[in-house]
Amino acid sequence: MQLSSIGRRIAAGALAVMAATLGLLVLERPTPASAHGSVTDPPSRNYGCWARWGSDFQNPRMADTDPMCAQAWQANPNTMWNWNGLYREGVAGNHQAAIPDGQLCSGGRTQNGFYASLDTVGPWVAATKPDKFTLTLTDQAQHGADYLLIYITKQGFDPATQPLTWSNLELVQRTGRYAPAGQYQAQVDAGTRTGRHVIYTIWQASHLDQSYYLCSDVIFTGQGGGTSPSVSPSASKSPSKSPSPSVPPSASVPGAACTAAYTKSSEWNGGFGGNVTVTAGASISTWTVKMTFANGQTVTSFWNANLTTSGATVTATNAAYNGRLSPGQSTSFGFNGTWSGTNSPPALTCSAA
Ligand SMILES: [Cu+2]
Repeated sequence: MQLSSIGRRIAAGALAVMAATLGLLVLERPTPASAHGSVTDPPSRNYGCWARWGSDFQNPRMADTDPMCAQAWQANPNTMWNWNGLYREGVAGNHQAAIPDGQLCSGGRTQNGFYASLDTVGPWVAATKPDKFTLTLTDQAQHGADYLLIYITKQGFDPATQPLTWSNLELVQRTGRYAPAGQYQAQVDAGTRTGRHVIYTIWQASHLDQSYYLCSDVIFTGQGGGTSPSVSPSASKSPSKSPSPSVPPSASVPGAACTAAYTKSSEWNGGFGGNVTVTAGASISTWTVKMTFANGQTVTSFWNANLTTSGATVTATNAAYNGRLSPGQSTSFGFNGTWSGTNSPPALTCSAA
């Protein structure tokens, strides 16, 4: 045991020297997206930037709609092409000792800072999740897992304005082993968290002492979630979730084709994030939500819908993949925007076909 782990460290050390000599880019570049893995749902930062922009990474629109990905592509496109290679070796489980505060999303600037842009503080595009959700890690190399450690930021921490540190994180789950396979899933309970958070997953691979450090940005809707889409338009939320800044559905007419509910997921000086949950009252194939802002707010980026602005009214239509809903089923879209002075919730209407 002892010997083999020492041997392993020597081998890892020799590899590191080799990599430093040859340049890691040269070693990694021939095999983009072919080995190793990452958390793919909710997407890790660089996997998300690769998935959204990999086929269109020179699009100037990225700077407006997805500014954190834009800075990452600008810093080094290989951070995205090698979305599956964010690991360290020889950590021996001492993750907190190996990774300084503020560098968690780059694995402690592993591999000469290859992933450093992922530590940048700002409004990363975030996936909307209920408080009980499934985390999926894709393992293209079928390394297996000794364990996954799944941390989530504490309520009140704002990843759009604060660097991520260990003291901002709470360990919510340590899984058992996973036999080598293409995907590993964990059922995660985020408790009463709402709004913007970071999920920090450590994947301890089984083939050698290789650990992956993966930041996924999420916006928790504060809904029960689970495996079935069980949210009904008239369901009232449990009173124990009072800190949620959500407002009740604006158009809760029974039998309406859809209803829309707005949540301010985060707010910082001059900026904010919003999330809108759309719930179908009947079987629908497309939906349109009109949001009218009273205080001059503007939308600067959005996801999971198409948004157009006309004066104070922002019109959101479903994305190609989330228009079709059965009665009672929900989906959501998100946006970041600007505000000054007052930032009251928009008036919403929902229509569907
Ligand atoms: Cu690997």
